[in-house]
Amino acid sequence: MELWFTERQTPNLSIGCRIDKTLIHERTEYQDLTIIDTLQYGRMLVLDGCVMTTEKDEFVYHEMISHVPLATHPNPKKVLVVGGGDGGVIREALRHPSVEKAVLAEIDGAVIRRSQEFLPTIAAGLKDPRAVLAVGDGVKHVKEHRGEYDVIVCDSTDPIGPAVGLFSKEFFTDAREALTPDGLFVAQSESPFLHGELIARVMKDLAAVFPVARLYWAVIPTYPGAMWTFALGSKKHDPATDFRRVEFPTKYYSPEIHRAAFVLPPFAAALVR
Ligand code: SPD
Repeated sequence: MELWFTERQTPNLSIGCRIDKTLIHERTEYQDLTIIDTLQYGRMLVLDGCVMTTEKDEFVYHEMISHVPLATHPNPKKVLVVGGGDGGVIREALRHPSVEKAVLAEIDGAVIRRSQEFLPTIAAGLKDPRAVLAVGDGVKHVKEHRGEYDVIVCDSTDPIGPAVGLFSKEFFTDAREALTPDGLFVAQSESPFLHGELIARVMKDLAAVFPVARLYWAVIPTYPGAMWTFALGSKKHDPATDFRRVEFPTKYYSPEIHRAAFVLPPFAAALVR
């Protein structure tokens, strides 16, 4: 018998993956957590029925959400990741030799534990002595840490339920206050094919809060719409033009990709005006 996982991405659109094996399916304190082996995309983490990451395409998302802000900051030492319990952003952030401390503010400790258990290649960085696990509310963490972080990465779930606050102007304002004078904030911001209104609102709010606000994109095959965006607010440096070359090997990110990621097709550019 064939078993299939289906994510209902919109009321009219689904993605389906054939399952080889179900490793865990449980209710945590916050959400439904499932980890499956799929035949096409390898091991996959699913939260509340939505694909969060897969072994085959995680590198695109984790490299792009991390290296664009970290290569823009001239000397990033302290990094905060809000959400991101699978550890993929922490793994990438810690590849920057200047980073002395990377704090993970993830509300659901079960996501961290299960990722360490079943997704060891993604969660690898969580064992690094520079990684600090702060299980708790990321919104509260940001409010309580003023002027502390060089880079804040918001690696949230989709903007429904508990993650809604992470897409608000109030959160962006708190993030700005939690940053050092030349700090950068980046948030995953969904697909222009399916979430144009959200992107337009997020970019308008970011532009009201930060002197520099930019949208960039990458292709993530397992995410709804596949063309995925990242909304970045910067206190000083323009990530589109003002960045360093990273000195370690990457699979998707490169200086050319960094530059190209800010080139938006007109239908997406229209969302940021
Ligand atoms: N629709 C999926 C959006 C998921 C964004 N966060 C993914 C977490 C990977 N570290």
